[in-house]
Amino acid sequence: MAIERTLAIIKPDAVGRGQQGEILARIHKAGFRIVAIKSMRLTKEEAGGFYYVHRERSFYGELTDFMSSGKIFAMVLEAEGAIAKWRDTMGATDPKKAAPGTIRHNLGTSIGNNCVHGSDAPETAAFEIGYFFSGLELI
Ligand code: 3AN
Repeated sequence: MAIERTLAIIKPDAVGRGQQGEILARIHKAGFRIVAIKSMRLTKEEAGGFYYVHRERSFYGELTDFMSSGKIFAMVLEAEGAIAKWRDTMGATDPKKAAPGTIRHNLGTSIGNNCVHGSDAPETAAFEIGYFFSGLELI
């Protein structure tokens, strides 16, 4: 399998509970290399640009309010098959449906407040990594 990069976000719900350390420990345990990491607070417009593909969905307003409600940690993770591997580590979107042992199963509280984000395909990963990081930050 090829070495890939994916964009991961620790969302405001998890950061608000101080769970970033626990999530970073899981990332290390799963065998990812953290290529770059930064913490920031997005504006609603910046969150809207990131989730542009969901702009017609009923939950877009709720999602962009939530993602701009507090500090996040954005990072680029590298591993063999990193995109699928990180989605496996996160678990399903809805914590109630996420497999036992996954981050969303253990730490998520609802489909909206699900602790973490991960790119879902190579094209999405390329867009999302570029949204948060410049080439110089990814050497
Ligand atoms: P994933 O993050 O697992 O790829 P997507 O891309 O379907 O899931 O949805 C993007 C984000 O939108 C999810 N992480 C979740 O926070 C939010 N979301 C998805 N469905 C709902 C919903 N029905 N109600 C509220 N928020 C939702």
